[in-house]
Amino acid sequence: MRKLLSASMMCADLTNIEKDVRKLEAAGIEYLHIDIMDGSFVPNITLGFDFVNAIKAITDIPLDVHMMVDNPARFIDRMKLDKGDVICIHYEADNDAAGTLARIREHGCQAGLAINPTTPLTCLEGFIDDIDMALIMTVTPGFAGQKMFDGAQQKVTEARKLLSTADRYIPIEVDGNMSPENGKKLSAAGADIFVLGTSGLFIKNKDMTVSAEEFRAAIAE
Ligand code: S6P
Ligand code: MG
Repeated sequence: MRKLLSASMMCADLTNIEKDVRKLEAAGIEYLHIDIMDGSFVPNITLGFDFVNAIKAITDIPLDVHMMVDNPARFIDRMKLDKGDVICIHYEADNDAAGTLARIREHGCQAGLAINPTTPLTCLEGFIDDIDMALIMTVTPGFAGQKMFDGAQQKVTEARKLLSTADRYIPIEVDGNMSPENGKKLSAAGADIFVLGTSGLFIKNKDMTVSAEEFRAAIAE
C-alpha cells in the first residue's frame, strides 16, 4: 500500500493548534495521531477526548487515536469519530482486547492493536481477524523524544510476515523516534504508517512541508 504519514499532535503547538492543523493539511499529512494517556498504563498524561472531538470538528484529515490507558473500552463512546478514523488500544492494557476491538468496529471506526517494544509479536497472533491495523511501538510509550529500540527493524520484518497470513492487507504503523533514517529502515521492513513527532516533523525553525517531503523521500529510497 501507499506509505502514509501520521502527525503526533502532542508534539504540535498546543497554544495555536488550528494553525498547526492547517500546516499539516498543506503538507498533505494523511493522519493526525492523538495520544491519550491515563497516568497509570503510562507515567504521563497528554491529550484527551475533548481534544479528539475538537480536532475532528475542524479538519477532514482522518484521526488515529492511540489509547495508552488501562481498560480502554470504557472510553470508546466518548469520541465522535467515523469510518476513516482509527482507534488503537494496547494489548498490555486490556484483558479483553478482542471484545474492545469489536466494540471499536461497532462504534464505526477501524480497530488497531498496539504492542510495546518488550511485548512479543506472538501476542498479535490471536487477533488477526479483529484488527484493521497493527501498531508496533518503537519506543516505550509515554513520552516524545526517546530513542528507537534496537530490535525494531527485525520486529517489523517479522510482523509483516505474521500479518501476511491474513486474508486481507493489514497495515503496520510505527511510533517513536521516526526520523527519516529510522523511517527508511522500517519502511523497507514493511511498515506502512509512520507517526512523526519531534524526530520527523515538529522540528524547531523547520517548515513542516519540507520535513514531510524529506521523510517521504527517505522512505521512498
Ligand atoms: C509516545 C507517543 C508517541 C509520541 C511520538 C513522538 O508515547 O505514543 O506517539 O508522541 O513518538 O515522536 P518522537 O519523534 O518525539 O519520538
Ligand atoms: Mg503514539
